[in-house]
Amino acid sequence: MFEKILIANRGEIAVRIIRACREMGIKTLAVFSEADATSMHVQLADEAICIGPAVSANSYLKIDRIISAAEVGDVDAIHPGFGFLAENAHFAEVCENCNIKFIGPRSSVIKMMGDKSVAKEAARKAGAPVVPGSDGPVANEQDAVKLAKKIGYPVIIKAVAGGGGRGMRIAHNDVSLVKGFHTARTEAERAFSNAAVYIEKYIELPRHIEVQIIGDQRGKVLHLFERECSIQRRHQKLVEESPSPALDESLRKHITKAAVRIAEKVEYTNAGTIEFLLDAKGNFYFMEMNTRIQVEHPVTEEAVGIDIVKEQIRIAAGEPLPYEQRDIRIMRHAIECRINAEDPANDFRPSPGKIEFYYCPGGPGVRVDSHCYAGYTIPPTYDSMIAKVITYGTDRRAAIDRMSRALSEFAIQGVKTTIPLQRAIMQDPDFRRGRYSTGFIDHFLGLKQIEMPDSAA
Ligand code: MV4
Repeated sequence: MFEKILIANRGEIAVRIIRACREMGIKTLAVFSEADATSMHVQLADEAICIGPAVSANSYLKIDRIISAAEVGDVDAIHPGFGFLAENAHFAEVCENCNIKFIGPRSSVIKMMGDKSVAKEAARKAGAPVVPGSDGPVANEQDAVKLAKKIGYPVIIKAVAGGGGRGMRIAHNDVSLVKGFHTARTEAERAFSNAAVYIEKYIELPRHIEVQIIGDQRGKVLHLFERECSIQRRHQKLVEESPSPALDESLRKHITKAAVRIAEKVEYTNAGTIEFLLDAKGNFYFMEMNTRIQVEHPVTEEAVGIDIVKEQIRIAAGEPLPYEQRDIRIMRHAIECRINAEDPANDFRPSPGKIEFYYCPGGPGVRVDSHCYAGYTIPPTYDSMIAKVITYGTDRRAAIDRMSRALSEFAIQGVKTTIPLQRAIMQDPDFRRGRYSTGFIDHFLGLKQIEMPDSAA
């Protein structure tokens, strides 16, 4: 097992990884920017090294500075968390070449899954259902129009290097397709230095279901069932849950099987997520694969009782998974709310600043993953997450009622938060029935905008 790990991240995920390391008897080295000197991960780690200024391009994204810190600190491994360098194949390759274990999949797998059209092809070869569309990138607008004729409108244009909803365009006819084709390419070139786009049939108001998988270095791949992440606004998830209320036993069997086969096909190691769209008729389609630990991993941890971060570390250290698929069961229902320093009454405008008062919920069935404390100043430089509140119970109803209770206890003053919105969602009849899609939030905000309660801190 590793003696010391560098955590190449900040915020609550850095704290989460440090907690796993401490329980495993592994020493931790935090890295931090000048904006994060007072951050909790710096306090909790055994050692900490400043790697540069606030702007992440010069600190958390600077590969040479992180490798230097790793050399100075003499660590065995680097955990990248999510965001920043977590899905940077070049960084994983540099770690491999420097003999520092990258806690994640091989760089070649990160690279392959980073190309969304190659990933889709891999899924198709593994026998998973994929959305009808172009096989690979589309060269020009004539080909785009020809293809759209074949598959039928509406279609969606996606950047090959995209993911997470960036650089997508929906087209309902030839004119908007030609226009969208060009803007999508221009956007993709600017955002990813890769203009390539592909096209597929647009599925209207799908549900977003993702399967958590883990693979060890001996080729064993297991799934930890699914998360439902349809409650999101502009691709920022607000509420996640596991299991999904949309799956019956048969659908669950099929979608988890498809996910495992995809991961096996690419000889996936470490923790990963296979994203699917589920349409209103119960058809599911592979979307993309995330080759990192995800923000919402705690809902799976609480539903199945497995510590995914510890598994990542054990797998990277070469240990085999010590259990079989039949040993993994959905034990409870879990829900997560991401609490952001944003003002939902003001178009979710970021609300950084000093947390003047902080009381975080607890009691039965409540977990809070956070790096925040009273007196902490949320810098404007990074994402605006304050905390993740995870509640769990014997069934979905119990988890929802517990979330309502937990959110009612959560007292944060000094910044605006998304808590009032999430409290309202927990009372929404459609949400409580489990009847929702990716269209939920737009619909919900359209109805409730005026009566948003006191988001004032
Ligand atoms: C789609 C789609 C409908 N049809 N693809 C958005 C993020 C990226 N991972 C894929 N996304 C979508 N791809 C087809 N063929 C709708 C979305 C989508 C979406 C997906 C998951 C969760 C929320 C979403 C919100 C808008 C659009």
